[in-house]
Parts: sequence; structure tokens; C-alpha cells
Amino acid sequence: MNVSSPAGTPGLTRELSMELGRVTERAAVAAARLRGRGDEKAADQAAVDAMRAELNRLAIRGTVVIGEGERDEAPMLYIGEEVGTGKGPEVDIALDPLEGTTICAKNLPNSLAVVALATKGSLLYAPDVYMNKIAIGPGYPDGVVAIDAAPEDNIHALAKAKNVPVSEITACILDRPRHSALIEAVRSTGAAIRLIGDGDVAGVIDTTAPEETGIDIYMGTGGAPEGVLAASALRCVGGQMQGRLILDTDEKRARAERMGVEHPEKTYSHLEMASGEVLFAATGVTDGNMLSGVRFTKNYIQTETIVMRSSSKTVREIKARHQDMEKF
Ligand code: VTB
Ligand code: MG
Ligand code: MG
Repeated sequence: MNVSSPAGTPGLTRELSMELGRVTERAAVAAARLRGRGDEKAADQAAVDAMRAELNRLAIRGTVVIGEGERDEAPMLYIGEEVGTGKGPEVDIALDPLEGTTICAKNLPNSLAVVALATKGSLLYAPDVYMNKIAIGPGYPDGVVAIDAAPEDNIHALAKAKNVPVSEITACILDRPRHSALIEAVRSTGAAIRLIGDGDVAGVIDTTAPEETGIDIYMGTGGAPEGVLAASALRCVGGQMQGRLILDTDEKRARAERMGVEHPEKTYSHLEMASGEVLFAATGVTDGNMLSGVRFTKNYIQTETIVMRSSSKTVREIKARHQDMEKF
């Protein structure tokens, strides 16, 4: 029998969304064992191995479309790799087993284990280039901010729509020299900026719960794969996002073409970056604004995971205590 979700694509079942939380839990625990050790590669590898093992237990026929790189450079979870038991629905998978390797190595906030599972063919197959991004949470009229508007105008428009003075708006921006003009423009409005070292998937998701995170808007350029992951999350919670690939060399344009990007110049909305049904899960590795990181205690390992599903828009935060250490 083909079990279908109440509203939509056969296969992306409610059960699968809960299963996906296990995938990120396990990757996060593996990375967290190496948290704060200054070794980004080791933590990343541990997360990749763990995520792959757990993905292969899912009853899916999954293909990695946003992953660790192309097959020749990434031995595991490479783009095109098939995962799952091979019995179950055909799905596309976007993943980042350790989003924010540097912050994990330094034990700074907001590194996550992240995965999204989507209707086949419904994710933007973004190459690993930069993407210009802008995102806000739910509850605003469509188009209140736009990637092509001046940053000052976006901040003013958002403050007006939120019905607060501009000084009560906080933007999240990656702390990079390439953002110096953006940072200056936002500061000129009187708004505050939360400068982050890495971790823009968390930065975008944080805009969906400003009461909790203190972040109203995400702005700036970060990884394109991270953009598709963030868009997948927004599909489940609501909010608005726009992204545009930065393809400033022939090599990058060729890569985008190879991956089948049909409109490289296009500004994609989150609805276009993740157009089908989506399941999304993320577990905190280090402490973050929304999710605490993994805790190793005397008797158990504690994880905090967010699990979401676009067809129902349910957002679950799952705090789990794992006593069976062997399992991890
Ligand atoms: C961002 C950040 C990620 O890549 O997407 C960044 O959020 C973009 O690249 O955590 P640069 O570091 O070159 O600015 C990460 O740092 C790593 O995936
Ligand atoms: Mg990674
Ligand atoms: Mg990353």
C-alpha cells in the first residue's frame, strides 16, 4: 500500500518527518564529540559518517542533490549519491551534516546538523557558489523586502510593517569584509546588526522566531547550498526569502549549467528554491539562538532538534535524552 500524507505527495509521510530528526540527532552528536577541539575536518567527517549511516536506514530511495560536493572530491554524501534502504518513495535530499564547521571547532554559537527531504526534482540544484540572500519571518505582506531594493529601504519597510521604530530592528549578517558596505548601510538606518562568524542557515531560520532569537531579517551573501536548505525550512514555517546565485566566473557559470540550473541570473524565491513538499530537520551542535547544542551528561546525551513539514506547517522542537550510548 502506498501511504500518503494527508495533503499531498505520496511518500513524504508524517512518520518520515520524525525519522528525519534521528538523522540530524546522530550527526550532531558525532560532531559535538569533537566540538571545541579546533579540528574542523575531523568534526565534519564525523558528522558526515554519522548522517550517512542514519540516512541509509530510512525507507526511501533518496538522491543527494545538495551535498558534500561532487563525487570526485567528496567520497560520501556526494551529489548524486543514492541513500536509503532503496525501498520507499523517491525523494531528493539536501544536507549539510555540519553547517558551520569553524564555529563547531571553536565552540561558538549556531552550528547545526541539517537535512531536507523533498519531492523529487523540486529543489534548486545549486552549485557550491555564493548566493545573495534576504529573508524575513512569517506575518509580513508579500514583497515587503526585496533583494534588489537598497538595504536602507528594506530596513525601513520592515520596521514600518512590524510597526516598530527602526532602532528595534535587528539584522543578521555574516561578518565578512565583502559585507562592509551592507553593514554600513544597515547601521546608517539606526538598526542593529548581529554579526555572525558562520552559520547562515541558522541566521535565516532565526528570522522566523524574532521573539526568541532577536533577529528580524537576514541579509548578505553566503553559500548557495545553505540558501536552498534555509529556503526549505521557510517553506515549512512561512516567511519570505529571495536568493540569487553569484556566478562571476566562467568556471562557476559552467558548474551551474552542469548542475542543470536553467536560469542562472534569476532571483529565486524560497518557493522556487524548494517548490515541492518538504520535510526539514536540524539539530543544534553548539548552543544557538533557537536550539541548544548537544549536552553530554553523566547519564545521557541530550539533543535539541527542530522538525518541520511543509504540507502541515507543523514545527516540532524535540528535546531528546539518549541513554543508549552505543547507539551513537
Ligand atoms: C556561509 C556560512 C556557512 O559558508 O554560508 C559561508 O553560513 C559562506 O562562505 O556556515 P564564506 O565562509 O566564504 O563566507 C559557511 O561558512 C560554511 O558552510
Ligand atoms: Mg558542511
Ligand atoms: Mg555549510
